Amino acid sequence: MAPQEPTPQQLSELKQKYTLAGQGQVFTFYDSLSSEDKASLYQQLALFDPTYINTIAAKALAPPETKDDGAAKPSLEPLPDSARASIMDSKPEDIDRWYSEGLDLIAANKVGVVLMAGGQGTRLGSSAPKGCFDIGLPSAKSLFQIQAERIRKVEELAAKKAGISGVTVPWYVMTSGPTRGPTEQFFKEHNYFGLKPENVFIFEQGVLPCISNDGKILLESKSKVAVAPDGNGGIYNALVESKLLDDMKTRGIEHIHAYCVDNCLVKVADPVFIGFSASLNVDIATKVVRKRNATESVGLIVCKNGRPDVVEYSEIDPAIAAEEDPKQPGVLRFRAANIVNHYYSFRFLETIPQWAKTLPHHVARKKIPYADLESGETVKPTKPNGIKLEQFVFDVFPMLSMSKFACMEVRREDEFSPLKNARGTGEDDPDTSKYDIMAQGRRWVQAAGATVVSEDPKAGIEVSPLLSYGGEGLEKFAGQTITAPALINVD
Ligand code: UD2
Repeated sequence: MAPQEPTPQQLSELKQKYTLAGQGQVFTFYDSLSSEDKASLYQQLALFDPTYINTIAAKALAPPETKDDGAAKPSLEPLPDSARASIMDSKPEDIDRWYSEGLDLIAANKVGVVLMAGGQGTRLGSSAPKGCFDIGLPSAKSLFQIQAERIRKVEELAAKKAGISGVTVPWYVMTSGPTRGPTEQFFKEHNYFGLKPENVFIFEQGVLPCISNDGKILLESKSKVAVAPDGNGGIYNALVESKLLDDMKTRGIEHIHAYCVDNCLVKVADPVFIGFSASLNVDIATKVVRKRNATESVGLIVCKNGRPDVVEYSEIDPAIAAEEDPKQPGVLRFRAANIVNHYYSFRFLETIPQWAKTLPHHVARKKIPYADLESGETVKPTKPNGIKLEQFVFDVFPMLSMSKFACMEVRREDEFSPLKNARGTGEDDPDTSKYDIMAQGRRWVQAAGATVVSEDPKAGIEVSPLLSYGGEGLEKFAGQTITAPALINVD
């Protein structure tokens, strides 16, 4: 429904609120606007509380030492071994037990999946949402399709083990303003990749105004506030606002897997991870991989003041990032790399309304197109002229004691290959994503007893997720010779 122009009373109340908060400049052009533009600017401004915006901007811009309310420099330690399991050195019978327990929970329809897909993929240089991206596989499948088919396969594996049908893993896909429309369109065009539409929810995270370097809310044009998605930490508020937390409760969901859209190797609703986390009865668990090098752009899972926490790559002291493990020279002391791959108990997510507003905001200094307050013309700055405020999904970790938190180290080659950069970058780009998926498929069929021949030793094999979730079910290839590159689809 088109927004309605405010009454004089409503307008003066809102103007007063913004003026008292020192943000009256957002009304600079109001009187010169058309009725339609007055209505849309009023509706947008009524969404925000300028005093709250001032508070979170001041906190985000405050120098680090005052951020911890004057507490002494926080003690940073790697996670204690007690809070960490590693797939690499876990006993096979433990991994099998977690896998079995995870499938049982999925079969009982107690597992849901949350996908964070609101990022704008600026570094990738694609205008479409990252999940739509075609990394160049023989099948030309997008990241969304690969992830959807992994959900279908894990539902099938769970149903088969339990000897039942109708196993459902609901998929809650968080988008942002710029990615919502194209994402919905893409899912519809692809018939939800074979999933039932009633089990796939596409919802939108919140936005926050962009702020100038001197703390003023920026207008993008005469009739529009410059806004940006509120960070992947916006997931919590968005699950409540969208009523999808209620949907989880109605369905009896008890275990949630939340993950990052751009990781082409992600094991969606990984039974091992679900079973591991559920058996430890933790509220949050996170998967990590070994950090590639001191400067890799990943957050670090740490123990800070005795609590689990993550230090983001954009905020870590380079000296700490480069510190070596005193017991293992040459090995980084802080090497548990965050890969945006988290488990939550539903009982923990139910407490979101008590704390979602208290999560801190982080500053991203950006070049933000803004309306010059004299001319009203939109200016495209050549250097950062303001900040975007975003919440980080992992900022909830310190709310937990170590006993309610767990960390599982997994193999990078099997579980983490993020699509961050444009083709040709050589790292974390479409070609490395394609290579990693096809190299994994090659390892799987070789492990099943096939012989792989290829002119190019780097040639791989794409195995459809509908045929194998994690390398299982490929016995029929034993003794066969397969020429790579190849695509093995379900018959
Ligand atoms: C993220 C992690 C970083 C490391 C790295 C690994 C956070 C805050 N940082 O950094 O620690 O794990 O990934 O690849 O998690 N997203 C939204 N809404 C937003 C912003 C982001 O849904 O407003 C999603 C985005 O679609 C993606 C995920 O969050 O699925 C991570 O976002 P990113 O790729 O921008 O994060 P990055 O690489 O800076």
